[in-house]
Amino acid sequence: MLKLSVLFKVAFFLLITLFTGKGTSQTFQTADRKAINKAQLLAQHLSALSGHGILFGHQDDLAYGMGWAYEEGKSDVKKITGDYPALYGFDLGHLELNSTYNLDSVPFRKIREYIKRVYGKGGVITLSWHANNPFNKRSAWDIDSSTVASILPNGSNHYLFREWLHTIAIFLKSLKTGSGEVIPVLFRPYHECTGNWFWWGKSACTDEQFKELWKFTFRFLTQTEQVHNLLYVFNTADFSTAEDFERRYPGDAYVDVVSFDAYQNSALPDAKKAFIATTQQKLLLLTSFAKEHKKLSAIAEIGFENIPDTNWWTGTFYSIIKDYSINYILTWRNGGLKKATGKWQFQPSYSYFTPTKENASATDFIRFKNIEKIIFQQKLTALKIYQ
Ligand code: BMA
Repeated sequence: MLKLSVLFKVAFFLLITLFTGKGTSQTFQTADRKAINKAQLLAQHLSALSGHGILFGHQDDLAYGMGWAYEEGKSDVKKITGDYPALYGFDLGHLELNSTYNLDSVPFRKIREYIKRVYGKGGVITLSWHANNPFNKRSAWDIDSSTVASILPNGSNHYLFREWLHTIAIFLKSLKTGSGEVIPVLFRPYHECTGNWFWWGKSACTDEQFKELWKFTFRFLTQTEQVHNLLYVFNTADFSTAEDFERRYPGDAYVDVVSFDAYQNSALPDAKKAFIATTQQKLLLLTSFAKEHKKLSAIAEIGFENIPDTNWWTGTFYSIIKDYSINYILTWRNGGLKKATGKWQFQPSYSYFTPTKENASATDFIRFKNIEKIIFQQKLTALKIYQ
């Protein structure tokens, strides 16, 4: 058994080395023409892996999980599978307010430490940003149709928003190794942009306003702030046609990765069938778009809350993605913390997206992890994608 798995690892590594063509000149044109070498390498390696390997990711994996928070080396993914994810998501929400911890109470100081550790192991980092609403000063979900117009150039909140982006830029530039090397990041701002629930969403601003916001953000970060460690991830919620997917796409010059988010909401057989069919349809559109526009592609969030399906990982999830050349997928956070009686407290009733030991899909999650094409930390470390 052991020998066989070692053999698989070696075979996998050789296969990938062949396909990534180390030493040959792979080209992936990053949107930021001044992107640091490590960001270029990340993009090129992901691009070379297309069709051969899919990175598995988990949000807040090292920070907390079901029943624990901030315990050294702990990870719910590792607890079940014996390995860490290859991709780690964290959120920047409330950094714009100069808060020392994010909207889910994770200290930015800790996020920075985790990012250093992940990069040290050859892992990949992705950052989302549940920014507060800069117009009404309430949460990301508090929509107001005046918001985006107010932060674009000439809007009443434009200078406030520049300050917010400046704060984000300082943090992004501060992501460095001990020897001062800047760490590349897959940056996913203004996510689920075809949904109706965020202030940058479909019901809150026009497609043109959204594109302007994206382009302004890109130019501000790359030109004004000289942030050069980012690959830009465009992300939608549901869409049914190519036009629908593209309506808010700001253009090839501003994007490195195209992606969508997809969640299964019911275990009923018909709902499961529909989830498989619609997600595959979206993958078909996404991957054709990515190919045509020479972009990377991903399902930036996918999952089934509390995974009430014994074979979900291989039976539903892998069966959906296996024939599509996406580069990565990310599952959302497990559990969380909430301020109660003045203190941050763990909320055991919170939902989870990777299994606990007791969860029905735990064994299947291990089967999923062992699929050759699926990349967790150990395989990724062996690939040395930053070299
Ligand atoms: C959402 C939920 C929220 C959380 C936010 C940012 O999907 O998980 O509870 O605050 O993401 O992580």
